[in-house]
Amino acid sequence: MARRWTNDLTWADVTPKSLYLNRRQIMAGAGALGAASVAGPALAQPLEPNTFEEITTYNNFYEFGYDKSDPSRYADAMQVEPWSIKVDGLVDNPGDYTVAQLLEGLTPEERIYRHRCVEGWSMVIPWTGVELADVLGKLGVQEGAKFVAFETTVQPENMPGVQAGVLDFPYVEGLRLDEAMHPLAILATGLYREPMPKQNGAPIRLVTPWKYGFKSIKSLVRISLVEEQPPATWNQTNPHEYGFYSNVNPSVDHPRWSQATERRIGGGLFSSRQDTLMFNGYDEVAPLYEGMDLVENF
Ligand SMILES: Nc1nc2c(c(=O)[nH]1)N[C@H]1C(S)=C(S)[C@@H](COP(=O)(O)O)O[C@H]1N2
Ligand SMILES: [Mo]
Repeated sequence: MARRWTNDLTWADVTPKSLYLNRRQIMAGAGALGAASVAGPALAQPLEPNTFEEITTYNNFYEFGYDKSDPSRYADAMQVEPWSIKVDGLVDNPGDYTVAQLLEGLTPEERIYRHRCVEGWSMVIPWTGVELADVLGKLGVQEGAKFVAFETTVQPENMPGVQAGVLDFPYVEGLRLDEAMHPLAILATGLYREPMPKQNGAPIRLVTPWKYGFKSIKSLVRISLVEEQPPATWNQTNPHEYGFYSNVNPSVDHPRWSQATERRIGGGLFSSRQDTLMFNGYDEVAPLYEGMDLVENF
């Protein structure tokens, strides 16, 4: 599999005017990392920038409640130190890992990704992270593993949404192994070149930009290599509305709303909705689904 990946978004797509100075400081300190961003093919619609403020105050993190403002209001109470990630199942190197141990030997890089929530809104977010494939490579995936299962921390005393039981926790998700190995799939540890804010899934979360946002599970405490398709929280909550694959697909509507267009957060008062792109514009994942009925496997 080709491991090189070219960013199709640059800082021009992300950085708002209000953060321009901040951006210049970032770029000055970033050296080759910043210079390495290469503009790719133009997207169907011009991209509106997303501010750090937008990215960190308009969130879905149901452990803290279902309002978009709940995570930024309550996530501060989440304990992220010490942090331990259990690795188990069909791996050569199972165990309990700190984030540093999990990432040892890997160099986090910047990935500026579109983010499309199943609810019909979107953002552009500059993540910092490592390819999930590189982490799995270190862990040593054994013969027979076909899926990767992920689990979020549960801290009832620190999480009002857990106390209220708004979903069946822990929040769990899963990927087919070949999806997990795709170079677009990352474990992110930061955004805007800062450590991951708690409301965005500190200290480490999955990001799969070609899938609806709910697949990008936050605040990971467990990664398991398994043989059978693992449970996924939204799929289990409402299998009629949320499939296991949940690839962004403008031609497969949610039973209660169209997925053909999306509202870019921060697009401004007069911004119109823009077309949603197949695989959220990440066509390079198409080979993963060759021969699959993407209506049936939504
Ligand atoms: N553990 C956990 N992970 C989660 C969620 C959640 O409620 N709990 N929400 C998902 C949804 S629906 C979206 S759109 C994204 C939002 O990520 P962001 O707040 O960093 O933009 O996180 C996903 N990961
Ligand atoms: Mo979402």
